[in-house]
Amino acid sequence: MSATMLLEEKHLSPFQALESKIVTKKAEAGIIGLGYVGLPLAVELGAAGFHVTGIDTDQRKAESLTQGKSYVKDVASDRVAALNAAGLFKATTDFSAIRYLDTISVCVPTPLRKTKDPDMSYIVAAFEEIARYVHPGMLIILESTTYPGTTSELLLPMLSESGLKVGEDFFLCFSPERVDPGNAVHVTRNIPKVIGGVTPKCTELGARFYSQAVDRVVPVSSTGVAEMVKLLENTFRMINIGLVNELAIMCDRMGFNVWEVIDAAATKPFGFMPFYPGPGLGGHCIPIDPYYLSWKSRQAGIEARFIELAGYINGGMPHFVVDKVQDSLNAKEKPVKGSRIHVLGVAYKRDIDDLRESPALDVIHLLSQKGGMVTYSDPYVPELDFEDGRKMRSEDPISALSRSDCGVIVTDHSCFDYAAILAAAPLIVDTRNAMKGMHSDKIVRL
Ligand code: SAJ
Repeated sequence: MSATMLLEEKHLSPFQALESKIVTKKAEAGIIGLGYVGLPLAVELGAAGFHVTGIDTDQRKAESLTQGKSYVKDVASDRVAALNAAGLFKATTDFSAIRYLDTISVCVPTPLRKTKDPDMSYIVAAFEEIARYVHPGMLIILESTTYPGTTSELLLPMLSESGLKVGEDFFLCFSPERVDPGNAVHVTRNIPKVIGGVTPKCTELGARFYSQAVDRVVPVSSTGVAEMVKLLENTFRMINIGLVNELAIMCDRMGFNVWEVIDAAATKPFGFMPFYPGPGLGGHCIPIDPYYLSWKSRQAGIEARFIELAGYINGGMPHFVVDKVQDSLNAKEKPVKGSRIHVLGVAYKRDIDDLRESPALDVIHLLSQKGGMVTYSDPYVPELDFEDGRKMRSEDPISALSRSDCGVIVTDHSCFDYAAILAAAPLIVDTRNAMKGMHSDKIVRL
């Protein structure tokens, strides 16, 4: 019996029918995009008792999950296997599965083009598939970070072409993902979930759905507000990181220890939040999302100067680190050219394996350009493949440092033995204050 016939038979409106399915957990839930956002969400919905269909274009992902194997560090394989066994989760590459779904959460990438303009291709491709199968009583929620207006201006018309009416037949919301990869304390279930719908009924259904699987749902008045919330969160981080990076350059020039300054400022019990300088801004969100906001604000005739300036400062940090290495070697009458330089940590932040936008790649590139003989250690990243075909393999840090002229701590993984590193290295540039409290002439701090 089709969804429409069922509705007519019971004389339920699409809203009522879907609401009933949600509260009884009978709704067939779908996730498009099974990455570091989609897979944790799929597992939480499954754990809440929904039948979840995960859809991804990557056959390897679908096969791995079907075998009960997770490729996302924050999702244990045994959780996937248990949901498979209970018939609460299945993964596929077949988008026609959307036909049988009542809810769909879209968790696809939103990168930037080379021009720093939004790349909407992943979102559009997902919604083209949804538009083919959208039916009465369907809830669609976009989770991917994007510019304000995306849901209502770009995606709603795509779905309305079906002739179905938003807020009556189908329900459309935006709910920003807030995943912090590697964070074992704040996880999908306990991170408050903001959600805004195209209409109040959309918001109501979206909030009702997510409240089955997360501890706290925060409804807002529209999809645009929800889109702006996420951009504020990530732009806030990017700009404050830019501020402390600029402070690090000032302190370097004035002879202050920036880490001491920040730690002392952080004793202020109100009105201050510490951020820390580093080798640059990595990840798939913080260096990228603010440009979705600046792009949209330019359309509104407003120049987002803070974002542009912070981007410039953060983007300059790999050069600042390489200058520190060059100056430190120079002080030992060693040119970068021909020196053996060992990089410690290449992931974009500690204790994860993700390389996206990692500043370590820029540091390695710049040092190599100057003729440095660069090696690296990162237990989370066994090898590096560069676009020019070069390959590097992670080496044992202690033996590599003992043969090096200089070490550079770029990513401060917790598993590194910093005392042993200090003992082995003739010189160590520490861009993360990983050697806080350790004293030696060999340490050069950012
Ligand atoms: N970084 C600094 N100094 C800091 C904090 C971070 O240089 O004080 C660097 C990190 O080393 C990293 C980059 O910034 O290269 C991004 O770090 P991040 O801690 O913001 O981590 P992400 O991008 O993995 O996750 C962030 C989330 N993290 C936190 O809020 C702590 C959150 O902002 C978003 O939920 C997430 O991006 C997202 O998906 O938008």
